[in-house]
Formats: sequence, structure tokens, C-alpha cells
Amino acid sequence: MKTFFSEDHRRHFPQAELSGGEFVTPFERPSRLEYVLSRLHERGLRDIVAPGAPDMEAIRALCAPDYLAFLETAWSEWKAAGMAGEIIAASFPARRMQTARPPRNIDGKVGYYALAAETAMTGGTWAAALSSAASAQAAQAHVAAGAKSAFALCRPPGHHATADMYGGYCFINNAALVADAFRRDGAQRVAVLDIDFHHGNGTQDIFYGRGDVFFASLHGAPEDAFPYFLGYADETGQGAGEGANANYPMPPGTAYDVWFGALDAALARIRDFGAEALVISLGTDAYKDDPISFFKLDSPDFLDAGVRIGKLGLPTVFCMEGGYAIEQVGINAVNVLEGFLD
Ligand code: Q9C
Ligand code: ZN
Repeated sequence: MKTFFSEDHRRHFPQAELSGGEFVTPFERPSRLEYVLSRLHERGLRDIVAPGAPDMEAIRALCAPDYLAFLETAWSEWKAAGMAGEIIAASFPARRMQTARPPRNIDGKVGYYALAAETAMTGGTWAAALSSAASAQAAQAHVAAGAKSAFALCRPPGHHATADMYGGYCFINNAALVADAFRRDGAQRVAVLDIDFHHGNGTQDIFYGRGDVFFASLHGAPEDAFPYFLGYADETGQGAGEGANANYPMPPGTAYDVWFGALDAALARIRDFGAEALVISLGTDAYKDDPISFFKLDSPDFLDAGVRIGKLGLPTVFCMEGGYAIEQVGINAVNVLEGFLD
């Protein structure tokens, strides 16, 4: 399996994450990918290539134009306004406020386009987000050209980003770009399976009204886990998308004996849907020692999950998402790939 990876991810390295009322070094940090790269090498998955330039037309087809313009210019506007620190959202359009008009003021704009305040932006964030999207696009092109699978080693991750909002460490929804590209390349039906600990609210939102892309997510129940305001089991899609969304929320302490039941249920739904291509949002934060999550998967469980996913026999693109137990993130992510390849 080929890996697509851009060194430009390093350009996104904020110093601050708002966590528990203080600023901490972000959990989502550049060194995460070093562990994944070193594990890929260790396991002989050494075909690692840099993507070309991002396909901006496809990104513009997925995201709102004003949102993309915001991401591109936010840092210069922030600096021009005399802000001393990194870009952190502080004011949000909460219940009963209007959301039709973005403010002119950059502090207001940041709150308008953010879905949470933990995620800081800096001068390199836009370039890094584009490079991450480019890795996803290159992986999809590789599979569309006939490869059975590919690994997009994306950073920053993507599954919390909607077409017009960033947050949860995400800016551009890489997995959604891949699913959309498979559709454009001729697949009639595509499935996205999100095994990151957190609900893939962005991916769900993007495809919620569509019947051609099935979305399934296994995650910490929204009563207890970020992103808190989406991810319930009764969210099943709407309009043409009714029946094409499946959420598997699970409580604190969930271990593999329960988790794999949800995985098998999601895989059965994807098979019944008739998907011709598969996108995996590959977060490893369901791991037992993840510092910000509450599932109890162990490293061998990720191998078994990969085996189960592989049994679908579909052309598959894996997109890296979360996973913050830094020293195990490589073992766990590559275990999924190795299980799949078995
Ligand atoms: N005090 C992904 O896994 N909440 N994003 C962090 C830490 C946000 C996770 C709370 C978690 C976002 C891609
Ligand atoms: Zn996550």
C-alpha cells in the first residue's frame, strides 16, 4: 500500500490549545506523524510519496467560497488588527443569534467560522491544510487509477471540518474530498466509515442530504464527548440522504468486545448500501491510553478492525484523523493497514 504524505504539515504548529481553562501544547502536534512514518518503515510499508499540488477546483466544489477566503486571509487580517497571539475563537453565533452574515471584524469572523475554541490557527495553517487535502486527493487518484488501497497520511486531520467551519483540529474535510472524488470518477455509491474516537460531524454534515454517499461513525456518545452537539443514533440523514447516515455512539469505558459489534453493524450497512468505494477516517484515539478519549481498545484490536474492514473487498482510501497517545499512534494506525492487507 502506498502512503501519500507532505512535509508541509509542519507549517501548522500552534503553541496553544485551550484545554480545561488553560493553554496547553496542542494534543494534535507535528510529532504525531513521525511515529506513523517510523512505524510504516519498520513494517516495510516504505512506498511513501509526496502529493502534487492540491486540486483547488475540487476543494472549491466541497467548501464555501467565503470560508476558503477566510482560511487563506485570517492570519494576515489577525496580524493587521494588532492581535498579539495565535488565532483563537472567542465569540460564537450561539442560540437565537443570526448566522447569515459574517462580521467584518476579524475576531468576529473567527468566531463565525469556528465550531469550537480549542483549535488555534497560525501563519502556516492554510498551507498545511492544503497539503493535507492534497495527500488525500493523491491517494484517491491512485486508487481510482486501479490500486486496491492507499493511505493518506493527513495532518491536520479533517473529519470535524464542515464545508464552512473549522474546529476539533480540522480545517478541510479530507475524507469528504476523497468521497466526492470517487463519485466524480464514476463510482455510483461511496461509503465513508469513521473509526476515530470522535464523531465525524463535518463529514456527516457535508453528506447529510445526499443519498449517494453513506456515512457511518463509531464514537464516544455526544452526551459525554466532543463534538457534543451531533452524533446521536437518531441522526439518519434527510431528504435524498434519509437512511444514508448511521451513528454508533458508545459510552465511557467501551472496549473492543462492544466496539467491534458496532464496526460489524456499520460494515453490514455499507455492504447493503452497495458502496463501490470506501473511505476510512482513520483515527486511533479509541486506544485505551489516549489522553483525551474514553474507549479501551488495545493495539491488537486495531489489527482486527483492519481485517474486518478488508473483508468488504472495496477499493479503499485511509485518511489519517486523530490519535494522541503519541508513542502508540504509529503502531495503531499501521495495525489497521496491516490487518486490511492480510
Ligand atoms: N481538552 C480529532 O480527533 N477537544 N479531533 C479536545 C482536550 C477537541 C479531536 C479536548 C477534540 C478534537 C481529529
Ligand atoms: Zn478524534
